[in-house]
Amino acid sequence: MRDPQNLVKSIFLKTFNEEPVIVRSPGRVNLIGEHTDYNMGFVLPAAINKAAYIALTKREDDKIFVVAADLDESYTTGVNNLTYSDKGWPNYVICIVEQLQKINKIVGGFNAVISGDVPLGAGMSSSAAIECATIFGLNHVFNLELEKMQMVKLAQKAENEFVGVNCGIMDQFASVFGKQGHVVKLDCRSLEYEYVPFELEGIKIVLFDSMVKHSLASSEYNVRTSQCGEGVSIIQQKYPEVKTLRDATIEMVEECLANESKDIYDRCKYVVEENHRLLAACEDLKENKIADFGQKMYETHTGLSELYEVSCPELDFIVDCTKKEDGILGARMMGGGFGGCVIALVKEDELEGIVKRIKEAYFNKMNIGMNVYITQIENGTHIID
Ligand code: GAF
Repeated sequence: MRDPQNLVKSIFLKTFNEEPVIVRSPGRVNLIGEHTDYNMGFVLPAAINKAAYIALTKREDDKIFVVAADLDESYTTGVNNLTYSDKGWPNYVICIVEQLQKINKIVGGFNAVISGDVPLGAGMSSSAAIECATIFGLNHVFNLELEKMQMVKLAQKAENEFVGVNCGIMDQFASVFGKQGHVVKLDCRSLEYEYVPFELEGIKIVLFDSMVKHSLASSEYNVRTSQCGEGVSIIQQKYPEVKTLRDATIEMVEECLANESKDIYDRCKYVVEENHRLLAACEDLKENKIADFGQKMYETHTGLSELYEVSCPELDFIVDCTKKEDGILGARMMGGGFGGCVIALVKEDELEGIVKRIKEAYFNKMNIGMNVYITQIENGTHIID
């Protein structure tokens, strides 16, 4: 496979004949805490060894010239008359320029080459990675003096407005703030965060990619965000201090929602439980109780599948396969849902056999060849010297 970092550099040199600034911005995993970010709860993501890269320099005029190295395609538009492209991929760069303009951060024309090895549509945040790489690169070459957290928020806003998904802040945050060997416990309300060491002796974080992405993904995501909001409005009638599901207790959910629509009750119950589960899982980590941590991942999967209803038969099947393996400590679907990956904690010395068995079982059942990624936790977005 081609190395995307070398690729963006060589194509940039060949196309523009000058030395570019190169930014690497990784994809992410999330250990536990799913669908909690937009409910202002906690998440526990980490940046990984798959990333988006952008090589760029300023231009003298006001043109934006972007090349997609892997597709051998390019797109041109003007900084002062931005147009989106029906090719799709250039828009992840353009939506960032648009957000910068909205806060009066002026960028001029630029040349850029993008590439990456974050699998698309696998729930590893390939779009957040390219957005964060772009904003970092533009911040650097145009001296915009943006703080990291500002860049995260702008990239999230770009995703909300341009992709139309009311996503939370986790993906962009993880891409920018990731730290080698650590997961990040992020409080999505205060945006305070803590790095928690995650270098487990003999255990790997493995992603089993279902290779499916059901079309419901974005529309159902937005349905979930509004169901959570509806639940909060009902709870507030009795408990006005509850501003988001983060503030609600299980008792409040039982008292206020048990007689409401089953959907609202189930969604809110899951979120409140998941938030507590994450806090308990962080304690497990600190005490090195990895088996307990793994069990909580399984509980999360059950909640996502039965209460939050964002899983699908392919993901449920993979999780069932992981339960048959003694060498797997815990597993669950990861990310928004309706496809993408199952994340699992796998004993390294049993890894090879486990991967082979799960791949075979998946192929026999679904007739789909699966990709498996053995991840490492790496640093967040940075300029490559
Ligand atoms: C997607 C979103 F982009 C995140 O903000 C988060 O809500 C996640 O789904 C579910 O936890 O990745």
